[in-house]
Amino acid sequence: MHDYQREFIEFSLEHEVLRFGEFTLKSGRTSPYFFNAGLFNTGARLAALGRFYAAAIDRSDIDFDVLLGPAYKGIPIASATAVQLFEQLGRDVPWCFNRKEPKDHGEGGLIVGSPLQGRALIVDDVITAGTAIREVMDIVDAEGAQVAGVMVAVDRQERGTGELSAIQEVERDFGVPVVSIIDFGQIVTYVEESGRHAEHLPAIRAYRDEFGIAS
Ligand code: OMP
Repeated sequence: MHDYQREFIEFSLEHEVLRFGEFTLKSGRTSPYFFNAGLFNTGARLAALGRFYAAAIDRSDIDFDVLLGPAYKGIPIASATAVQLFEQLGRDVPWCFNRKEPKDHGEGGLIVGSPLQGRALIVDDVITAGTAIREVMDIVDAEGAQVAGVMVAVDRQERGTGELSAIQEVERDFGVPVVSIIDFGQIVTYVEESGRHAEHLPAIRAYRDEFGIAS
């Protein structure tokens, strides 16, 4: 695990973006942890979040023309990331987001911001079963753009329909890289090594055995 990944876990724990307990997921699974990107809810937290994404994008070497933040949680992530790509790395990249409901007056259309053209890097919060991200793939396709890759904060490393993780299935089905700042395995390692929240380890390990991919 790199230093920035440990820092991201600690930063997320500090602001209770990452919490341990009992949570019901969109997929219906009961999870011993939850990552709530909506809690990066002050200027300083959002700036830090943008820096983590910008750093991870820089490391990933994914070549792209435009950042796309899917509604709703991807929108502040994409805007904060675009700001930090410029502030930290001097890269002024176009960014856009989609509306949930298309507008038929005013500027119209589904996409707000820069045109969704060329190779889009999708930035979103979390991939569990991959349902949300597949919907975004369809939006990019419908706009006539291509997906360059996907960047999320957390790869939960849960099985999709078979033995692969949902992220591995997305990579296979769409032929694009899906990268994350941290993954579930690193969260487990962090808890094991730091001893913090260690009371949740039995539930975390049981969850990994039931829904995780074989490592
Ligand atoms: P999938 O569509 O199953 O990949 O779930 C992704 C979505 O689940 C995210 O965009 C969130 O809305 C939500 N989610 C979290 O935000 N954090 C988690 O730790 C887990 C989930 C989830 O419900 O799986």
